[in-house]
Amino acid sequence: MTDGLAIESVELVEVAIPLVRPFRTSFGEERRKRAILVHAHADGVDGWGECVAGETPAYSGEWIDAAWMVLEEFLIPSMLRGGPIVDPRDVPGRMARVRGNPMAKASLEAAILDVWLRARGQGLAEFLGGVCDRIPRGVSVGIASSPKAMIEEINGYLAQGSRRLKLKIEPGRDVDVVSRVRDALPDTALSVDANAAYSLADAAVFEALDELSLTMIEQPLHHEDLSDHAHLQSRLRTPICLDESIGSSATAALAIEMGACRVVNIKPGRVGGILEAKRVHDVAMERSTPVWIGGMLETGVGRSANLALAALPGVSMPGDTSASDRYFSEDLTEPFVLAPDGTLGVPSGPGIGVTPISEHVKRATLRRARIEARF
Ligand code: NPG
Repeated sequence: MTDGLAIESVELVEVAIPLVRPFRTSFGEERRKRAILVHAHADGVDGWGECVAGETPAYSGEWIDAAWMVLEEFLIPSMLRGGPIVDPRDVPGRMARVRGNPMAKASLEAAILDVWLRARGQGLAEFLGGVCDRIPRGVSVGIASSPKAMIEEINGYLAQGSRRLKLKIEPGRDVDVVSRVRDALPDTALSVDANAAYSLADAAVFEALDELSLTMIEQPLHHEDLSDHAHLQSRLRTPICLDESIGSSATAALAIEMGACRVVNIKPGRVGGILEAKRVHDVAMERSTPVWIGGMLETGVGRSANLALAALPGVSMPGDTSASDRYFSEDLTEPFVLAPDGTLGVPSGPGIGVTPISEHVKRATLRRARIEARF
């Protein structure tokens, strides 16, 4: 492969699979997982990536139908036009003329990285510099109809060995619910995630949450309000973790240096790819700031890449990644299952270490498109 990897075609497959239970956040409710799978093919080798853009532009400005178009019309053609890929680290540069669209870019980069690594027989975690083979599972608990319903759901996760719970909050469903969960579970590691639903005018809510011994408060304010986050952090003992605000390693460095957060959530889709996600990890580690790997209800394709990232040495807190059955009754890959100690294994096979099961993908497929290289 000294001449590089010549990508022959890239196929887009849009899939939808039902979630085992609806997932509600401050920005909406999801009942099914819709995703674009990016399937790259080169030299008899297949690679897969998953696009985490949602059904609507609610978590960020990206959404599935727009991601499909930008992949089909711009990103894939520019990738195929660039000739053989000599080093996967060149992939982001080939997409650089397209502004924004980090989730679409991340899915194509992931598919190409997967082909590249499979062709070399190397696993993603090893390529990235992962240092462990099992990851503690964390669970993100959606907003429930009542505190009682939330506690029942949580008890189920605790019985399965969960080490960390993150509770979604929104204005009007915050201090009261979280205090009741804290009273019921005085020794459990709890954090909250507001998904940017508040402003500095709500500081009293966070001062009340500050009394509940939370591990962190995630993304309390608007994603562009770094200075407001710094102001809020200066008033709280509880670390603020940023998610939506961190679009790149440069922003991660800035946010840490200005005191806007003390923890960083890393999602490859949000920062434009697995390689940039690794750089976010690196800049945080250089600044002694803990990171963890977030989740976006991924199918096994995206989940496996998240598990590889979670093996990095600076990932010092359990993330959002759970076993497949927390999300789906039938995943697109072989399911990820919890060990009795509540951990998940980091895939070790070549590339992302899992392959979509074609029958499962077929059942879930909504549309397909294939873009061929013209050599
Ligand atoms: O377990 O994968 C998971 C979900 C973790 O809470 C989670 N994700 O805000 O981080 C988030 C949230 C999310 C889900 C965001 C879906 C966007 C879409």
